[in-house]
Amino acid sequence: MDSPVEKKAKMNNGDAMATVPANGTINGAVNGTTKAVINANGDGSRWFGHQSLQENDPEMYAIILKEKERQRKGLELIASENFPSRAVLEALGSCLQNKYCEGYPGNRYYGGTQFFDEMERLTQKRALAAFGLKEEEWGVNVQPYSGSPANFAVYTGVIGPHGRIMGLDLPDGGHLTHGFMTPKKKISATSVFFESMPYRVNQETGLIDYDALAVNARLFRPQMIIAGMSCYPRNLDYKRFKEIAAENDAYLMADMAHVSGLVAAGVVANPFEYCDIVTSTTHKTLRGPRSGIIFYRKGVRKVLKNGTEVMYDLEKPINEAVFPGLQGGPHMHAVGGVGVALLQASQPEFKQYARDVVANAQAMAAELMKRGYTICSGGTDTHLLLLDLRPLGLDGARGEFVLERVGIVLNKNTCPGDKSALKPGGLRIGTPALTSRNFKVDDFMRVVDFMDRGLKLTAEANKNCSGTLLRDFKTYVTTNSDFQSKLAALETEVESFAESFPLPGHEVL
Ligand code: DSN
Repeated sequence: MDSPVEKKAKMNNGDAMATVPANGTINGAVNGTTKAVINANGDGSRWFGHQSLQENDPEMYAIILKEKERQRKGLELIASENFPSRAVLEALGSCLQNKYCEGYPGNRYYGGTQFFDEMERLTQKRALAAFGLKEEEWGVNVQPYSGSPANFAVYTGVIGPHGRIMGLDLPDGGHLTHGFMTPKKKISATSVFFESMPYRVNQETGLIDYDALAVNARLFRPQMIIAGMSCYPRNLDYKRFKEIAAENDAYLMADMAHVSGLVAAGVVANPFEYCDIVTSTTHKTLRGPRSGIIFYRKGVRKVLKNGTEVMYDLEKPINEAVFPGLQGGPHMHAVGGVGVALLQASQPEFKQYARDVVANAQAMAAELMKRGYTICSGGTDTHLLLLDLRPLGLDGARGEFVLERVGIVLNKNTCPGDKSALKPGGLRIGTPALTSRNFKVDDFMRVVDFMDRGLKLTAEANKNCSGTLLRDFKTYVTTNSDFQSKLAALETEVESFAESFPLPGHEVL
């Protein structure tokens, strides 16, 4: 072994120092600062180019490994998360990452983009194919960085500043970008830069109140209605949405982010039948990288009474709003990864995956109800269910806190009728991620059993803690040694069960 010849090299960030040995190994991180031992051949510009992450940055590598272990040993039930395939991750980590490509295929602001044009066109073609769309009727923009920028680009391009939008209220299952605001504050930029008015679910049934939407739309006269959700377990009635939009001469936009994989597989209602614009993220049920996509209609929008055809004019405004309006260089490694995911989503195996996602969610809902739990709207048509903890005298924050401690990861969520989003009454539970780990209905029954035991512990802690505040509850959970032993025992069972299922896509890191 070479004797270490050490030298100090100034790192790119201007202040972290790296210590350099002749053999090129990294000796590790010290006190949280980057102190990497690197090759001292005098070539400071290239030393880092060929080392693995483990060699080059053991501190970051160690954190990533810990996260991988958390994902492997845990039961991931966050409805918006998933595990993409290895092929998707390879595209994400490829040379596609290296290039600026501002503009669109055939019309870029940078040289050297010929293969990016080919790749982006392929992703666009696959996007239309995955959803059974004809090129003459639909166009697609695959450049949005994610779902929120995609939605903002649509509003910016199609209705412009202060345009009027109606979306499902956030506490009733809508998304922030559909215009959320409180009586005191405009929370989402959608409500700051556009005028938003919510529609809601019936507080008894948990189902969207389309009649109230129709009445309010007649008063508010929206220019766009958004059919989309972040936590609504039922199929959306796109036909009814379209009727209400048409009555007000409004565009109908679907935000199918949560269900796009299920739409591609044909297992939930199809927004393309009725909507003018459809946006989505690509990393939820679609199992792609974190990115966004916008579909827009082309051709005849409507025919006036005098027979005049009014054409859609969405392509140019939407494309220009994405770039140069809101974004700079597209993340082409993500665009490539989306193309890979879209090809996968067109395969029969993916359709089976999507059917399993829904069957698993329905089986979970049925089993939880059999065990006496309340499921909002009485079940699900999709990948998610909303467990109402209020009848047990509990809330989502307490449930989430205890379940996380035993390796069951989900999120607290408002239930219909909740007065405050700060103390939501329920838990949102989704099956896409564990279905990607090949969990079948029987495995989800084990998951329900673990959850049931975790929630019984939640009730126990709630009963025994010293006060009524969440803070009192958390103190009990994190300090009572008897209780901690019970949590640890359940966590061990959860981990050994979860570990028996491989984590797709992560064979390497
Ligand atoms: N944050 C996502 C969700 O969890 O539903 C939506 O963007």
